[in-house]
Amino acid sequence: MDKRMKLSDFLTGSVNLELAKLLIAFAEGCKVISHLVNNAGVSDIFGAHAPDFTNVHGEEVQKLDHLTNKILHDYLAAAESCAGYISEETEDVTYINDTGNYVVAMDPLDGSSNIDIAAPVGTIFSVNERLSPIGKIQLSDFLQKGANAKAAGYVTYGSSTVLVLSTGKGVNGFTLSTGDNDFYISHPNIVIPEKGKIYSINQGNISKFGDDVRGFIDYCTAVDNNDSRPYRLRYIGAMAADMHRTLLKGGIFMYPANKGEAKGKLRLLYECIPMAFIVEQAGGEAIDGKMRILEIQPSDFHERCAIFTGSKNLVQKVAEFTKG
Ligand code: P6P
Repeated sequence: MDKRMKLSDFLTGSVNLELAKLLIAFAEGCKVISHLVNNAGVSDIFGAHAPDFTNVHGEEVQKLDHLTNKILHDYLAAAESCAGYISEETEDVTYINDTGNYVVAMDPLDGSSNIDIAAPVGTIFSVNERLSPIGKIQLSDFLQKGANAKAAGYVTYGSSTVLVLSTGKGVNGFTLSTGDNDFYISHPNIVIPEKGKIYSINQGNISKFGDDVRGFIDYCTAVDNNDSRPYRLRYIGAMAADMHRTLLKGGIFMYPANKGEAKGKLRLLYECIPMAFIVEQAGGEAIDGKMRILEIQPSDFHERCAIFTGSKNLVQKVAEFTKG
């Protein structure tokens, strides 16, 4: 019998009952997703949801993208404390329970193109307390600065399934046991190494980057034995997996805006803010190149954001290049 603390016990002992119920329900949905991901090859869930079916961003929707959104919808609805959510897979707000005190922003299956090659994928989410009075939630309930979040986290479905969560009191990781299908604490009080030696970026885009980002990449790849450079380049192509490595091993994850563009590819509300919240709670930093991500005032559910996040020493170093 595993003597480690269960996620459900950890939550009921650390947050109010309504938030605990929401997070426990969300984690239950992620258990189902883990099972689906691990059996993708032997069940008819590879490939596109339907011929030419695209999401709000014009991206082809994988069968699993659609299915995972439905699964998390059903678990959030069962939790009763969720008033509604926004998702990468849906254009507008999904209203659930007008009496719920919390709203969720989520990417149900991030990096889903990795599914077909059995590479890691993830779920990314944040939770805000509603600002509006009980009743139909307002758009402003979702468009809150990341610093206001009441909880944020991700699940990486890799060689093991790990849920990493913060409710504003540090960061803890929980591994899904294949024995009894429950989450047990496996990474208590995660603190990101202050000095990182790994940089993570899609270097294939180097010709699209500005001189600032290229200058930092040159810094990372230059020889300096006193500083363990050149740093190692690691890039999995799934944000939750790249961020999990960054959190545990140290380093910096970057998805910059291309030269001449204002923002990057990743989404502010359900990718960058959750990861920035987690990294800051673990002692790291997260900027969009100019400012702290958790201070950005969102104006649109699906707005994009550049991100540079990870160990303090590397985020402060890249800021020397990006802030000019
Ligand atoms: P690229 C996956 O599509 C994703 O949204 C993130 O999980 C990942 O970090 C990034 O995009 C990968 O993008 O352009 O390098 O393939």
